[in-house]
Amino acid sequence: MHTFPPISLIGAPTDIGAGHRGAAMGPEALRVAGLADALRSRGLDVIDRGNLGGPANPWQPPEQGYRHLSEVVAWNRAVAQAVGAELDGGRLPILLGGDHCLAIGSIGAVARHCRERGKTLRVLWLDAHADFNTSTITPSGNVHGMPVACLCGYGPRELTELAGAAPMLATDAIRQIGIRSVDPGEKRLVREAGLDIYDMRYIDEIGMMRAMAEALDGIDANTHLHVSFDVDFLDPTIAPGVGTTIPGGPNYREAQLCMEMIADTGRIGSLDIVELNPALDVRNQTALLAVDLVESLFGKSTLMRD
Ligand code: HAR
Ligand code: MN
Ligand code: MN
Ligand code: MN
Repeated sequence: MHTFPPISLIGAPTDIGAGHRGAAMGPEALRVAGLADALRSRGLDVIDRGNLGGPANPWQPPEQGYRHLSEVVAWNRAVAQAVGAELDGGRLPILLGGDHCLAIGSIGAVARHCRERGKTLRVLWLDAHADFNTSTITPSGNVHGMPVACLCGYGPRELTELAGAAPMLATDAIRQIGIRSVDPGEKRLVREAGLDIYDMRYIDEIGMMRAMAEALDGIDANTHLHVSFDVDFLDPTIAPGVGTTIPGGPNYREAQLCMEMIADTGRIGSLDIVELNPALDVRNQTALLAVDLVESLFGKSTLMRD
């Protein structure tokens, strides 16, 4: 059994970067689904820090390729500050989104922490989308389609330098899993940047087990593993409560195996749970599934395996 640091839940109730309203209700839906007690039943020490505050969603069209850029910056500053404080205190932050634009602040703070402590950062980006758009290639202006690009130095300075000099994150520190929706301009940019993408075709061909073994290769005792779990990673038949469903995602068993293999590394140091949209869910089933998977991410398994 691996031991994990004490956990802090941080709610960021906003849909400021999304194309649908409703992800702002994500933190409460995860609480109602029993996230804290599920982790406590794994023997973990869990504190719920409550919710961060930030600007309301003005629901405006894009300006110069971005929707709500100043509000996105404000929310991400709050997230980076809160996540950084938990890491400094030796705790494991779990960001309850909120839409995926918040990963800029969350991972920005994690990357800074790793630089300061001489840790090697590995980011696992579980998502249907590559989230590698910029203001000139985005089809929507929604910043939740841009966080990986911003972290890698492609984007407006307010975001690319949110938690240190750009790029806050090296592309070779990221592995993207479950990808099946990449926009035309985004496709060119991920290629140019050399992102390591385990798309659904690759997972179909070699299976989740081998794909995850490759994505986790090279992790050692000095690695800080950050998991950015966009709930739309999951197949929409099991996870309808997200704003941008894309068919053909991992099924229940594949998702469990993915989480279990991450747990086996024992190196998880921070987590985002994002894009959950209770307004589109049915009886909170997507939040309940996310909690079930997060239990596996923290070592729950049917049998004792060590
Ligand atoms: N690629 C599309 C865009 O940029 C949709 C992005 C949707 N993003 C998320 N997060 N749901 O992964 O608008
Ligand atoms: Mn995403
Ligand atoms: Mn997504
Ligand atoms: Mn489980």
